[in-house]
Amino acid sequence: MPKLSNSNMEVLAINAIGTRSELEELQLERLKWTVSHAYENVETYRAKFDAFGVKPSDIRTLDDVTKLPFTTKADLREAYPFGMFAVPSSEIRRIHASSGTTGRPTVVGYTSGDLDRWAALVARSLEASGVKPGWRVHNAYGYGLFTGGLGAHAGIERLGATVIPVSGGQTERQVMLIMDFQPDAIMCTPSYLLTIADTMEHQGIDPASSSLKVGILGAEPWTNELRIEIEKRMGIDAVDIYGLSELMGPGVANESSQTKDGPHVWEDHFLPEIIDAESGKRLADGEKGELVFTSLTNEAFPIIRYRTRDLTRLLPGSAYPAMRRIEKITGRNDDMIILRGVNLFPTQIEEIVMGIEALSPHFILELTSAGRLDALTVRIEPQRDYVGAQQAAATELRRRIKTLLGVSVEIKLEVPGALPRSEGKYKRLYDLR
Ligand code: DLL
Repeated sequence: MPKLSNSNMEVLAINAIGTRSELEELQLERLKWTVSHAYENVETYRAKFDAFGVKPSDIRTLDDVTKLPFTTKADLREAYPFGMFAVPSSEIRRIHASSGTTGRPTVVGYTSGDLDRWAALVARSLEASGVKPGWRVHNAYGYGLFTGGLGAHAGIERLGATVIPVSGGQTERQVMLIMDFQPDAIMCTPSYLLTIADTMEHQGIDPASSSLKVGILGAEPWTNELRIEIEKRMGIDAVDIYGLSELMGPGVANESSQTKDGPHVWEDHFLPEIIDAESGKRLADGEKGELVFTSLTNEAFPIIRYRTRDLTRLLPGSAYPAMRRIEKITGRNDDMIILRGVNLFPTQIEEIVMGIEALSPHFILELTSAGRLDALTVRIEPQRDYVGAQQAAATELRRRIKTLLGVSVEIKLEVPGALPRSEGKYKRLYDLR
C-alpha cells in the first residue's frame, strides 16, 4: 500500500483543522493517495479508470476529482463480496454489510487503522453533539452487520463516555434501562425514539422527565419539524448524525448542538460533491442535487465518487468554519414518489403533518393504482387526546397537501397504536401497485 508522503492519516481534534486552505491542502494530498491506492489495488477501479482514460497522476488539484468516473451501488454488488477490498484479507479486521432492499448486500471492510479513525470520527461527532466524557450513552442502534450499533459503540468509548450497548428492539426493556441506568444521551433513529417515547407514555412515564439530555439521531431522513416535536416531548437536544456504510458508517457528518443547522461533513476524511442526478454534472455549492463522496483515508475500502442517492446541498461551515455542511437530508432519489406527474418525498408529508396539532407523527404512505391512475393514501394516527378534532385534522391535512404539494391524496385515520412502530430505520412507503 503506498504510504502518504508528508502527513499521516490521524484524526485531528475537531478544532485543530485550521483554515479552509490548510484543509484543502490536506484533502489534496489524501485524495492523491486514495486514487493511487484504489487504482493499484482494486481491479474495478483500474478497469474503470482505464476505460475513462484517466490515471492517478492526472489528479493535480481537488477539482480534478471530476475527471474520475462515479462508483455506484451496482459496482459494489458486482464485486460481491470482497472484490473491492484494497488490502490483503489478512489485514481486514472487520466486515459490515448493508442489507439492501433487493438482492445482494453491500459488503465493506476495515483495517485496524480504519476502525481507529472511525472511532475517532464518531467521538468527534459526539463532541459536536454536546456529549461529554464521563456521560452515560444508551446506544439503541442495531448491533450486527449494520454499521450503526458497533460504529456508535466504539465512538462512545473513544470519547471517554460509558456505552450502554442495548441495540434495537424490546422497547419496554429499553424504557426500564433508561429509567434505571439514567443515561445522559441516547443514540438511535429518530423514528425509534418516537417508539420509545410512546412506550414511556404507555407506562405512565413522562418522556420529558427522563435523565436524557441529548439524542444523536440519524440513519434515516427526518425533518426539522420532527426535531422540534422530539425536543419538546423528550426535553432533549436532538442532533443529526449522518453516514453510510459504503464510506464508513455513522459519523461521516454531524451537526453541532450549538447551531443545529445541518451536519458538518468531516472533510478531512471525506470529500463531498453535489451533482445533477440526471446529467452527472458537478453543481456549485448551494445548489441542490445528489450527494457524492470520495473517501480520503480509507485503507481497506477506498471509495471514489460514490453516488449516495441522497439529495441535499453543500453550505458553508458554521460552528466549524473550515468544513462545509450539508443541508439536513430530507430525501433520497429512491424515496421519491411520482404521483400523477408530481414529485414528492415522504418528508414533505411529515413536515405538513407536524404542523397540525391533532395529528401524531405516526403515518405510513400507500401507493395503489386506481384504474390507470396512481393514488396515494396517508394512513395516520391522530394524537390520543384530540378526540373531537380528528376528522377536522384529516380534512386539513388533505387540504394542505393539495395546496402545498399540488396532489390530491386520501387520508385514512387509524386508531392510536394501530400502525407499525419503528424498530430502527422506519419503512414509511408501501408501494402496492
Ligand atoms: O445508516 C449509517 C448510520 C448509522 C448513520 C447510524 C447514522 C446513524 P446505511 O445503512 O448504509 O448506513 O444507510 C445509509 O441512510 O445514504 C441515507 O440515505 C440514510 N441516512 C443516514 N443518516 C441519515 C441522516 C447508516 N442523518 C443511508 N439523515 C444514507 C437522513 C440518513 N438520511
